[in-house]
Formats: sequence, structure tokens, C-alpha cells
Amino acid sequence: MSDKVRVVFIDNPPVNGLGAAVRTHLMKELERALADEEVEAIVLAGKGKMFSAGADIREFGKKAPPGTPSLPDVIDAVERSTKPVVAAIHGVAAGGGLELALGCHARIASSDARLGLPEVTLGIVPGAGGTQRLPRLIGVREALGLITEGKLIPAPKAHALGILDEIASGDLLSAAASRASGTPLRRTSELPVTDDPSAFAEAEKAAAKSRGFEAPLAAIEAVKAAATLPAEQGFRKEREIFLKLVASDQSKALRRVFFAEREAAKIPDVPPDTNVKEIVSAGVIGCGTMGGGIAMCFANAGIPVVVAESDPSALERGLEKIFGLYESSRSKGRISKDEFERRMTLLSGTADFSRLSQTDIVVEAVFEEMDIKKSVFRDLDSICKPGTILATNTSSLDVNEIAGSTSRPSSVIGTHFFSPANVMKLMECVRGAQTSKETIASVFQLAKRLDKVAVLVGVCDGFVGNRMLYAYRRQADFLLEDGALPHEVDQAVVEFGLPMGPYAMADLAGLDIGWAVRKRQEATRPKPLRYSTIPDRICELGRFGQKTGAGFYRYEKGSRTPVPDPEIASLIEGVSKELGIERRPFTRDEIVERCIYALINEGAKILEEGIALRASDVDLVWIHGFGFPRYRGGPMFYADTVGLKKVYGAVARFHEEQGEWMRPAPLLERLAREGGTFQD
Ligand code: T1G
Ligand code: NAD
Repeated sequence: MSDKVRVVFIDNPPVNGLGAAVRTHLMKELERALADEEVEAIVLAGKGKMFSAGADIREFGKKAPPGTPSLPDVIDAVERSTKPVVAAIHGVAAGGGLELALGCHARIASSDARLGLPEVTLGIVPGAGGTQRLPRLIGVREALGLITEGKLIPAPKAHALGILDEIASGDLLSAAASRASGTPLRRTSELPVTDDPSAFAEAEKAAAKSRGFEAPLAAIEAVKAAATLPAEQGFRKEREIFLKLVASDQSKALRRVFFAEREAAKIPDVPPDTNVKEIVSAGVIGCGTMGGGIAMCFANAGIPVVVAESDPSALERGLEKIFGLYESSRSKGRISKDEFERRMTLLSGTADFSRLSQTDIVVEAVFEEMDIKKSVFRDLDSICKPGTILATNTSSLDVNEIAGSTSRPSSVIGTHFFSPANVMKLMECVRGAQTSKETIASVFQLAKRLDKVAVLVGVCDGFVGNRMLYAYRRQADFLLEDGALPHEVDQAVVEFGLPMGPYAMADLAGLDIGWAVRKRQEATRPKPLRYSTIPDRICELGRFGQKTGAGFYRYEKGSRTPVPDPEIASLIEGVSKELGIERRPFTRDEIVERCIYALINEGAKILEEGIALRASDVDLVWIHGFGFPRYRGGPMFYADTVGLKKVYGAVARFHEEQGEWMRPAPLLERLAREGGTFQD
């Protein structure tokens, strides 16, 4: 490499975040290179695994030491440089990292690099020129797509779009250095940009679909400034929008979820160097609603999987469903023909359980009956080789009791997928009393390969997600008795941000599952406590939801659209009358308070019982398992945003009105009293 080219490195492991110290270093290095007559050109590169993941998110809201240049300052200095500056990108250039590269006079990358402006996923907009320089480089339409979706794209695509000037065939730094010598001082912010009203209209329409998220629409406004205002005003407008959003509750929530997703895999007593079992092949028992989806997760991740079923017709039905789902993905172009064939080759069905003997993990997804599960685990224990992890997908049964039916309880764990298993991101990993650290570490690593968000939970009825769902549903049922109707409750929580209300969701999942659970709990249900008979009465009418064409709602033939049913309204009013309850209307906020605060209170009980390790884990369960709005950070973070004093006050009031079910969790009471938060 010519010594006339100075390479300036960004060196801040693990992701070269552009924190205060890095910015100061870059500014100094740039000034030194400009002052050095020997130096004709500069290459900017990252040390370690990537170019840069952008601004250091942990520094947001914190004051930088006096005299620290802002990121826009550094990028402007690079762009104004009188010597060519070329960005040499490997690994990832994201957010401020890509903005820095856009300030350079040219960009070159290794072919496996990924680039993008994911700021909207953090509830902000690119704040260092990205919304102004990118449209100048690739046009408004492409820039809008990248900025409002916030996805990282592969280098070849970035090259095709014009973000990159070159893909390095050999050594990246040498290629960058030879490009640097003689690269013209092409300043992106001085390039013209053409307005494109139809692109803006389409982007606004698409952004409206990300219901509740503020950042995508704000990003469009910033790009519009680039297309309609003089450059200087456009940059100012972007900064204004950025500073407003970075201080917003939404961005605080989304940043917290970002770190929570990385924190969830850190189990205090399972050190990072715990031995991990490599999962080369897998088995699934039961090819029903869940078994089929779980098998697809393995095939999608490239892991050969055998699905075993006791009922041949169920196996045939299950495999047909899987084939149908893959076929529709292929015909919609979501997966290529090769990928379709690869997945179908990796997935096979059998009634011969001995084909599971050499697998590294078997996930059981048979009927939710303890005796059936224990007999299946006894069989697996004798069939499978030593070391095979035996996992159960039970929604609520005692994992310790299931483990107790084997000679290898340390290899037994709950892997609770959510329906549809090939879509929902969440996997509750249920730690039994004897589950080994190796089993836990192996399943967490597997979850990453299956592109799942794994959260460790303890053994209790319904674990974290369903246990909180029971409390949430109980409140909703009491609201029906007190005066509301199913569509009113659903509408209120959907407006709050959930994808679906409790009654449309129950009809989708099937009311018979909940009914079976309630019947099983009947013996232990604390009789003095309030219990709504409305769901049971609806099931007694043979109404199990969408699958029977009627549940809390009725459904036109072939339609999944819930239609409020007067028959259900009069059933509910009848129950209120029987109970002597004077029905009254409820506002949206009252409904949200009752339902969401019930979630929060149950979440607090789960935390104090140690069923979940941290509040952020509880939030991930509801964000990835039930679609709780990510921009609210999850129920526990939302509670902190509202203020625990207010939440506690309301729960205490509900306790007075309704009795034991809504007794405030001691943790909630204490934190409210001490002015603490669940995050503490
Ligand atoms: N700031 C601080 N920490 C970060 C970080 C960041 N930008 N990115 C990652 N980390 C931490 C992360 O918490 C984890 O920590 C470790 O690094 C490894 O991360 C002005 C204002 C780059 C694709 O949104 O998407 O620039 O858990 O496990 O799987 O417009 O990290 O080990 O303690 O995720 O290899 C915009 C965010 C910032 C990119 C790598 N940038 N990062 O994935 O590693 S806003 C982003 C990622 C901005 C400007 C604005 C991913 C990655 P720990 P990891 P990975
Ligand atoms: P399902 O009734 O759709 O499927 C169960 C399948 O297991 C059936 O095909 C049945 O033939 C098969 N089976 C039963 N006994 C068997 C045996 N001894 N050997 C092999 N196969 C056997 O049920 P599902 O909804 O897929 O639920 C399966 C498990 O997943 C349950 O424990 C349930 O609680 C849990 N779960 C369900 C959901 C959901 O939304 N449906 C979500 C999470 C977890």
C-alpha cells in the first residue's frame, strides 16, 4: 500500500460505536492527515469485525465531554477534506457508520458486508446527514425504502443502487488505498436531488401500516426536506427531527428493547463459555398445529428434522399443511425454488419413533395431557441416544413432572413456541429444577439459529406469557360482566397498540384449548374468588371460535373477520343480570387500564417469584409472543413510563372493587412507595 495513503481506523469494540472518544479521535486523525504533506489521500476503515454500527446508543441522552465534535461535525469535516477520503467497509456499516461513509468521497466494501440506516427501529431518524445525502446518491425512492424500513442490505445490492462505488475483489484495504489515490472530491451533499411526489405518497401509505410507530413518518418528512429545501436547510431540518425523536418515549422504549434482546441470552449462572451441544439433526413429536410449525423452524434453519406422529392420518394432514405453506411461500416469491426444495428435503415424517434415536434434540408437541406427555418422554428416554436433549412444547404443564418420567432430567427443558411456530419469534425456555446449564446454553444457541428470541422462564402454571395472559383475560371477562362487550374491549386494546384484542385472539386460537385448561384448573381454582362463567357458557354452546364459525364473534363462511353477535351480547347481559351487576359503559382508557395493569401486576408477581430473571425478559415475552407494541417497550417498561405510583394506585383500587385477583404485587407496592422502577 502506498505510504501516500493514510489509513485511519475506527477502533471501539465490539461494534465500533461512534462514541465521543471515537469522534474526537477521528477529527484529530483527519486534521493530522490533512496537515501531513506526505499524505495524498485517506482511507477510513474499522478495526475488528466491522466498519461501524453507528452512534453509540448507550451515550444517548448523556452529555459528551466539552469540545467533543458531534457526528455531523466529523462527517462535514471528512466531506470538506481537500484530500480524497475513501470508506473501506467490512462487516457492517449501519446508522451513523453509513452516514460517515456517505460523507466520504467514495465507498468500497467487501462482498459480504451489510449496509443500512436502521435508526427507525430505534424510534429515531438518521441524524448525521443520512436523510440528506442518501437521496442525493441513490434517488428519493430508493432512499425512502431503505430509511423507512431500516433494514440492512447486502453489499452487492448497495453497489447496484449506487451507495458503493466498488466491491473489493481482493484485500479491502489495498483496494481502498488504490481507489483513494486519484479519487475526485465528490461531495455527496452537493449532488442534486430530484423531488418525487409519487414516491413520497407511496412511502406515507406504507408507513401508515406500521401503526403507532412515529419514526417512519418523521423520516419521510426529513427526506422530503432534502428534496424540497436548499441543502443547508434540509440538514438543519433533519437534525431538528432527530433531536425531537431521540428524547421521545417511543425511542427510549425501542432502544431499551434493542438492549433487552441482547441481554436475554445472558443467564447469570450459565457463563458464556458453558459447553454447548451442537444440534446437527432434530426430531419433533406430534404434527398438529404446533408440531408442524416447529419442524418448519428447523428446516428453515437448514437442520434436518424428522416429525413423528402416532396417528398416520394426522401425519399426512400435518405434512400436507407444511407442504402447502412452503408452496405458497415459493409461489409468492418469498423463497426460491431451490430453497423450497432444500427445506422439503430436510423435513420428513414417520410413525416409526426409532428414527429419532440419533437426533440431538427432540421437541414434543403432543396433546396437552400430562399422562400422554409422560409416556412419550418415557419412550424417548429409551429410544434416544445419551445426550439427546428432550424438549417439551407444553403451554402450561409442570416440566419437572415431565422430566421426572425420564432417567435424564438434566437434558429435559421446556421450549415453548408460540402459534404459528414458524412465524412467532418468541421461545420461552422453561428451566426445570434439574435442567443442566449445558442444556440451557445449547437451546439458547439453537434459538439464535432458528431466528427466535429466547427467554429463560421458571416452572409455574402458564410460565410467563400465558400466566400473564390468564390475568389479562380474567380482567377482560370481568369487564364484560360489568358492562363492556367483546368488540369494545378488543377495539380499546387494539387502539392501545396490540395487534388483536383478547376475544378475536381467543377465537383464532380456539376456545376449546382455554376451556380444557379451565376444566383442569377447576379443582384447584380458589372458589371464593370472582370467576366469570361467560367463556364456559359460550363453549357449552359448541362455539369454539373461527374453527366452528362462531365464538365470541360470529364469522361469515370462509371469512376470518370477527362480526359482533347479538346472541353473545344477550348472553353476557344475562350473566350480569344473574349476578345483580348494574352494567355501565367503559371508556377506552378504563378498559386499557384494567387489562394492561392486570398484565403488569402479574408480571411483578412473576419477577418477585423469580420465574423471570428481569423485567426486560417479561417485556420480550409480550412483545414477541403476543405482539405487545414494541414502541411502548413491553408491559413492564410501559408501567415505568406511566409511573408506578399511578399503576399501583389503580391496581389497589381494582383490588378494593374486585377482591383478591387484583391484590397489588408486593414488588409493585414497594417500588411505587420508593419511587423506583421495574428497570432498576
Ligand atoms: N451502540 C451501542 N452498543 C451497540 C450498538 C450501538 N450502535 N450496536 C451494538 N451494540 C452492542 C450490543 O448491545 C452488544 O452488546 C454488542 O454491541 C454486540 O451487538 C446519528 C444516531 C451491528 C448488526 O441501529 O444492529 O447511528 O450485549 O449482539 O449480532 O444517525 O449490533 O455484547 O453487551 O447485536 O453481530 C444505528 C445497531 C445507531 C445498529 C451487529 N445503528 N446494532 O449484530 O452483535 S443510531 C444501529 C446492530 C445512529 C445516527 C444515529 C447489531 C449489528 P453486548 P450484537 P451482532
Ligand atoms: P394438536 O392437537 O393440534 O396436535 C397434537 C398432535 O399430537 C396430534 O396430531 C396428535 O395426533 C399427536 N399426538 C398425540 N399423542 C401422540 C403420541 N403419543 N405420539 C405422537 N403424536 C401424538 O395440538 P397443538 O395445538 O399442536 O398442541 C401441541 C402442544 O403444544 C400442546 O402441549 C399445547 O399445549 C402446546 N402449545 C399449543 C399452542 C397453540 O396455540 N395451539 C401454542 C403453544 C403451545
